[in-house]
Amino acid sequence: MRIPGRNFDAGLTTVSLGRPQLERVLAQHSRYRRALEGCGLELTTLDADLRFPDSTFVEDTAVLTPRGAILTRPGAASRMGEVDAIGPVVREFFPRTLTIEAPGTVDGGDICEAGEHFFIGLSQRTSAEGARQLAAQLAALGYTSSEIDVRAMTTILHLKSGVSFIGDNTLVVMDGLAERTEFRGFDLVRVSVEESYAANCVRVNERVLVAEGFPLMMADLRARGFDPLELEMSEFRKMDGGLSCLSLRF
Ligand code: CIR
Repeated sequence: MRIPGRNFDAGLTTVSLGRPQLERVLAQHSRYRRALEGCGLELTTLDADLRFPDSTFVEDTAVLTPRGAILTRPGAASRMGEVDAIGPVVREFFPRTLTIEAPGTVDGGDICEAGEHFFIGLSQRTSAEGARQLAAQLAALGYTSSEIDVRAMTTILHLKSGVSFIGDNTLVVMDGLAERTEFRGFDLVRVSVEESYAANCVRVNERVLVAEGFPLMMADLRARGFDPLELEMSEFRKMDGGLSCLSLRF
């Protein structure tokens, strides 16, 4: 993870939910860190990097798999340098680290791991060339992948804004994406349009981290035997950030 900088509110956003309040940003980030530790994870927490206001959204900079890591090449010009900053840290843990090369672009938020298969979102951030390079690299690591084009979906920034894999053959999917044939064969937790922000959630060991304030989706998860843990995400949401994007998990 990376601590948000005091210029966090200078990052990119497409939503009009107001300006994030720095104190609340830091408090929410701190609770997220404690939640991961409570789930049994050991954290590496990097200092704020004021050169990149969006750099707390570390998920976009790398794709981590049990067989190797791939450093991305983010699609937003203001974020490309984030990869150089995080690369050495990723390499400490992953001796086998591949990279996405120009002109391809990939944001980690578009990459949804589902066991041995990866869904690769084509978005405003992840280009066809980036997706092609990533698919080849995943194949070299022994994984299959398929593309999901979300470029026409104006309500989501990344594929994972609308779909999450939470283990047990289950995908959490927002209405509007759930009908995609690529998701056949999975059990689907469908998230209504009103609760679509909640579709971005994260399985960590026995828990599923979910954004606070989405009771229908919480109830559905519980009914299926999952153990959701709610986290307040309001300040990150103001900058288009979802729950998954605050950490790189492996
Ligand atoms: C951006 O626009 O790049 C950041 N403000 C938000 C990135 C969120 N990343 C993610 O959901 N994976």
